[in-house]
Amino acid sequence: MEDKQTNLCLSCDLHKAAEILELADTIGPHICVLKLHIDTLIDFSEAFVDSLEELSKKHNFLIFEDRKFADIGNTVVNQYKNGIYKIASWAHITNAHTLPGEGIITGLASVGKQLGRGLLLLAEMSSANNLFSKEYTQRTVDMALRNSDFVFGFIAQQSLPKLIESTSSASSSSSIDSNGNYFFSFYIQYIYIYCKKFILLSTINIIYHIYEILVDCDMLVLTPGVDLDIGGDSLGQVYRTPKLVIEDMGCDIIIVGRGIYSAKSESKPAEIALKFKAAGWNSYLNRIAS
Ligand code: 6AU
Repeated sequence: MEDKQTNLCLSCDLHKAAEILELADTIGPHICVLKLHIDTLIDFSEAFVDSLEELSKKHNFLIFEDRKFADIGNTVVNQYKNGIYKIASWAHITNAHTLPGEGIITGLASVGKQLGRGLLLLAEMSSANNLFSKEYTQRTVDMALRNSDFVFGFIAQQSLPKLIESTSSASSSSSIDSNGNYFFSFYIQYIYIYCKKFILLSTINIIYHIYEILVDCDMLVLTPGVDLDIGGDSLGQVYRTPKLVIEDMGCDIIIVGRGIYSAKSESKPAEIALKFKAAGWNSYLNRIAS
């Protein structure tokens, strides 16, 4: 990122190998990461992977397979290592949901660590009305910090300190009790949070986490749902601007797909990528200067 002065990740969600390689070669000089959904290719081959690896070296970007693993440890080991795609053999980065519990990280790490790979955890999503709760996000952050020898960051909508702060009041109990009595449970939860705040437990929690981050590890936040204007698509994707994401919310990398390769304007993808690159990097410089 520093070398190329870019915090732009291209989400290359095209379906033909030749189109992906052409776009990767054109936009490669302006990005730090190229993200794929390998299972959406109609003509996957090992030759495609070889060419992509060559472009990754030529333009100095990392390859991120957006696999969003979400199964038990034993299954993800095979999905990551084997099958047609053999993701671990070429993807520097992949990502996973934490829904199945920490075994998913242990399983992926057993394959990826020895290959020098890294994992991102989905702590938040960009889509409207998603089911990520504060507690889920908080527990995902905890899992990441506990596994910082393999997990190096998050897919999220805000920086790690903001994630910790915004979820510090999350209670481990659900808002709906076993009888479906939402309000009673909510009331108990409210008192619990109040008491917790009163005895400064949440503050201690935050300080402990910040200590862990400063001393132990540093996590990157890669953020999808980015376009030059605020908006969305017809299927619930929500777009925010590079300034909002990088400067205001403290994220590190903008992930941009259709904003670059299916732009409505007359401009070529490379010209639009340069606009995103400048917007993302300037927002980062503004943040660290303030
Ligand atoms: O810029 P877009 O909307 O064309 O593409 C956004 C890309 C897609 C999504 O699968 C992915 O980012 N994504 C993710 C990732 C990267 O995990 C998470 C999320 O919350 N939202 C999202 O759009 O390839």
